Amino acid sequence: MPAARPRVMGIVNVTPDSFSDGGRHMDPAAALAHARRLIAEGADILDLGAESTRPGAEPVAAELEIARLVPLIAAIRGESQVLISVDTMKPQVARAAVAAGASMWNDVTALTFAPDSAATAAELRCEVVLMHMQGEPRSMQAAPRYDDVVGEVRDGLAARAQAAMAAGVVRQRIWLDPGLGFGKHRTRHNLPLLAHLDDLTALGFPVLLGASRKSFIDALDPRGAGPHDRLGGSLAAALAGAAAGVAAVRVHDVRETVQALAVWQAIEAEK
Ligand code: HH2
Repeated sequence: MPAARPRVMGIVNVTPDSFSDGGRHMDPAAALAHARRLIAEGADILDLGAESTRPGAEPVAAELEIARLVPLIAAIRGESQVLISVDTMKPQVARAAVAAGASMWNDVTALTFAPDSAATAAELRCEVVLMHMQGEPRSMQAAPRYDDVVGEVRDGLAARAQAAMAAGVVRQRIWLDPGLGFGKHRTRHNLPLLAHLDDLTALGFPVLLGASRKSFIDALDPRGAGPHDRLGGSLAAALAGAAAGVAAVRVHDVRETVQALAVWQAIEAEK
């Protein structure tokens, strides 16, 4: 029985200022072309985001997010069965996205952004990703602080899962994500989280890992590495996630990740 491999969630940004895309997929036709390419490369899930969560990024109005996302979701839905996730903190955007055909709400605020977030997630009956973040996107990287980062992230996510269930979200639909880079020191916090992912998977929820092109890779590269030069480190982190049993990895480079996971899985099958 070969080891299960994580599903591959391909990132489609529909924002003008996402940190690693530089706005290349902002125009709707380009975003659809990018989505098609990721599907062809083997993405199991597409994560569509219309508001950058980059440190210091400006907020986007819900209407603008909806206007960017809904036509794209409808177009993808019209030609593919791929699972569609929407990366938004706003319940009204999640609602519009699910109505257009998304089936997963990826919320980097773990349903804390709006008072009706958790109730909306329950009502939409979609899968929900609860991501850990310390602080808020604008200021989260200023001075992240933990006494025990692994324990605090695990306990914080467990509490958010409880809150979601108390609001009516079904346990089977809840995913957890340690939120690498979201109020985390590049190495002092992200690395222990990567090393102890099994502490998170032990909670019994599927875990999503987003390490792709994040800046801890730059910090570990002896030569330094800009956002477009982090494929090797992104693959290394995805494989660490696979070994720890994460359910999905959120990545920019779908083809390379699918290949790396196939090799990992084939080696595991020989054990
Ligand atoms: N990382 C980013 C955005 N959304 N969602 C989850 N669940 N986990 C993550 O690690 C995560 C996320 C990164 O921020 P952004 O500025 O949007 O860059 P990109 O979309 O290019 O990764």
